[in-house]
Amino acid sequence: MKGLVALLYLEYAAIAYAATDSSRPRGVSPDFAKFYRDSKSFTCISNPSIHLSSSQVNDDYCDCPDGSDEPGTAACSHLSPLSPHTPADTVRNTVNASLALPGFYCKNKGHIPSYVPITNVNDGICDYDTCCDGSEEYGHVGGVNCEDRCKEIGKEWRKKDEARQKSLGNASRKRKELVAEAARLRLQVQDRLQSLGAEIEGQELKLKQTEQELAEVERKEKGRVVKGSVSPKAGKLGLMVGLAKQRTNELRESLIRVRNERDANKGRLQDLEKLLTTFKEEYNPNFNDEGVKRAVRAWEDYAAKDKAESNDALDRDLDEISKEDVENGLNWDEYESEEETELDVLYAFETYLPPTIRAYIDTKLRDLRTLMISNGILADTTSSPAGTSTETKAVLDARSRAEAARNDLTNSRKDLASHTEDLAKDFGPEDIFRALKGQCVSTDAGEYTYEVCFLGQTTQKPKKGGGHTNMGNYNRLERIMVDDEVPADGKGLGSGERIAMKHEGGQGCWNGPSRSTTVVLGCSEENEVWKIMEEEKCVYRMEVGTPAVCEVLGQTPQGGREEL
Ligand code: MAN
Repeated sequence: MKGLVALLYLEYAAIAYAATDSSRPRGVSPDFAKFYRDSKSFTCISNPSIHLSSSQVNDDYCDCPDGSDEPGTAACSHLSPLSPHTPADTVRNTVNASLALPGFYCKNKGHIPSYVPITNVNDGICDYDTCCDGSEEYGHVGGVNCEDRCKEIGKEWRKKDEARQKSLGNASRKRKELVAEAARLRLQVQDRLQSLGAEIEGQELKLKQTEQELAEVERKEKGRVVKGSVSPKAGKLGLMVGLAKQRTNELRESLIRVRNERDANKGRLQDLEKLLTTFKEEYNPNFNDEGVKRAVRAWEDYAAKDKAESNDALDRDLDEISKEDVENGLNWDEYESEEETELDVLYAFETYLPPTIRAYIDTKLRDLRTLMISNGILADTTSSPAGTSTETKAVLDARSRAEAARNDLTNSRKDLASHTEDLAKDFGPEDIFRALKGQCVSTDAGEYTYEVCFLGQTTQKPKKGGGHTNMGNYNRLERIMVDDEVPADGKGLGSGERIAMKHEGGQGCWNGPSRSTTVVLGCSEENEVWKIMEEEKCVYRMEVGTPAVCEVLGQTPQGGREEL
């Protein structure tokens, strides 16, 4: 806090930097010089009815209720808000007793002029942070001698200030880039929203159209009398033709097989006859074996019988029959693929009608059939038991087209909703955090590595390995007050209002709430995690530097700054 007061004094004094007036009483700044010009008398600044002689200025006795007669001594320091309250305060309330001067003015030649609180004048302590020329200790109380150090302090300050300005420039440039990127991303969302609007219109039309097509195909299929497995397009005639073709093929195949078996058996018979002929010729009739003689006689009887003549004509017929049907002038395909309904067959008279009237009648007949089915008058031959799908390819195709159109529309509507929601979300001043989305920064602390992904998750990863713990998902932005000392490296939040990102709903804490993290943002040239704390069990606080908040809420990079 002392640092902050010093800074305020420094900044106040800087306004008066240019003016110098050696004729001014001690401790008076150029801004207040006009009140002390009269060489004979002095009028209390905030109490103009009180006139004093000029010798009463800086005579180490407090005459004015506002302390203006003692700009260069500590005589009026009891008026300072920094001093403890006394019974005299009640009296003071009747007059204007607020200090008229900001403090003791140090010229600080070679550096920046500044005010020191009057309570510090001649207190025996050198206040080099505000009064580098040591002029506030002119009384050398207790032998203290505050030498003028403005030259070296000023030099060092200017060096650091240069670095600070450079850092400020960099941070400001980076911030501008982020703002531009955020604007580009926002535009991208807006463009997408626009194109989604047009896409959705088209998809709605397409869905309507595909649903109509599906209804039409279903209606047609319902009106169909015979639903064959031979060909989805075939009518009853087609089905019969298909079955006949199948049967003829089976018969032809059996005939060929039986002929082949017959021919094989014929060969075996010839071999056997040859064997017996040889046996009859070569057996020994002198050998009195009754069994052999009986066999030879039987063979002679068999051989004397009429031999079955070979029937070449029959074989020729069989050859013809075994040929493919198409070679016999029978082209099944012509009949098989013909799309016909029973009604077509029954009402063949349609053939004589012009095509438009024929189509009209056909539609009416299908409608009538559908109506009769839905009223239970006619059996629905197209419906199948639950769980089995006997839908025709035409229906299946139409259905999948309608389903694809419905899915496309649903997805586009979801996209539209999420993009609309995105545009309404709070992404901070000038939409800037939009540009940081998805970027992650991390730091090691204790046994963990802590990471924050902007507008995403905060996580805790054990350095030894193993799964990470979700410390909260980004939920919203908030503004919070901070009052921190800024460390020498400038990596700190300082004092005042700051933007914080609230992360909630992380992994559940054992016997406790789900983990949550508050990510407080401070200005810095780079995105970086400065500090991580577990404020309560499973309630974390991260301090993170980013150029995104520079120049927001008066923040500048703190690095390189040294307060006087
Ligand atoms: C883990 C870590 C800690 C946390 C405890 C709670 O060890 O997530 O940060 O405090 O769990 O049990």
